Amino acid sequence: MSALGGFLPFNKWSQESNAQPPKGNKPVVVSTWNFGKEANKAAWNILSGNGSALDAVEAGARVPEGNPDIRTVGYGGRPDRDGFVTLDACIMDQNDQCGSVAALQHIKHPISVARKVKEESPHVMLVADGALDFAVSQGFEKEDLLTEESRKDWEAWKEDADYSPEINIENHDTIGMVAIDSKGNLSGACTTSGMAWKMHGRVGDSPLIGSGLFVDNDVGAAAATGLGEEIIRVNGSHLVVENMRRGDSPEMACKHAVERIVSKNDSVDGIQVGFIAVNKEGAYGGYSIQEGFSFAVRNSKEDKLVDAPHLN
Ligand code: SD4
Repeated sequence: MSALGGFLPFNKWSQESNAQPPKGNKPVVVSTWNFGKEANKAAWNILSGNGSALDAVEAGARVPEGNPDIRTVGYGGRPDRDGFVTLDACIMDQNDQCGSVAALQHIKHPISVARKVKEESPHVMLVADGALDFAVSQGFEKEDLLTEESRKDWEAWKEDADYSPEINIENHDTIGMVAIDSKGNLSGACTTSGMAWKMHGRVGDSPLIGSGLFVDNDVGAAAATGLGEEIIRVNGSHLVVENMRRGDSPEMACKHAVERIVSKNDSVDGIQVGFIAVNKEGAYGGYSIQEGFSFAVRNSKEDKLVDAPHLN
């Protein structure tokens, strides 16, 4: 039985969402965790010059991907249990066009490969060796992404080889980023090295359109972070966007998606999931299961980190 006693009725959602209609401010970029602030800076450089939300989220996502000190995304990300750094990423634009890569090795910027999949292939998603072959054919450099720090962590992990995903890792994890530009167009990006010590071949929510990220240019955009298996089960980011379509503010849309996950579990002890969302007016919000999730916001008035409201 759900901790919440079942789903909230639709009219309850509407009442809650209509209580205080959110005011928006365009353009805006919102991204997950504390490293989102630095990433937002790169995105804002583009948005503030009337650039596109699509270019902004790609530029933003590349910031933590390229930073070896960030151990949860891109270069320097912690490996799987067999010592392979395998990366997941996706991107989606205002025309419902999307591209995605999963279990990609040796490429520092999977978000840019995902964009190439969107723009230079007839497909939406490429995985593993096929994604790598495609990346190389597009001119991406093949590199060793396992840093000395990550290799040492892996050696230490192997001593007990216990897989118990940590929550709120160093207050950064997957970067999900959603933005609306000065023309009112929405886009989003999501990129991660996934859960540390995952099984080789495991793919999380982050490269799955609808789970880690979803954009509908009529409504809004949402992205997710946390335990991917839980996010996939409810198609989390799509759920957030559909909640907004039915009248929820961005924050309430995220809260209701979090409640859906909680309702599917007897216990959410040790399970963290956080969502962020922005709507067509440029209003934004976020919500998580547990305390400790934060998101970064940048618009013409604000450049800040927000401690997300949470259920537990
Ligand atoms: C995953 N959602 O691979 C990602 C990783 C993450 O907290 O955000 N972990 O499941």
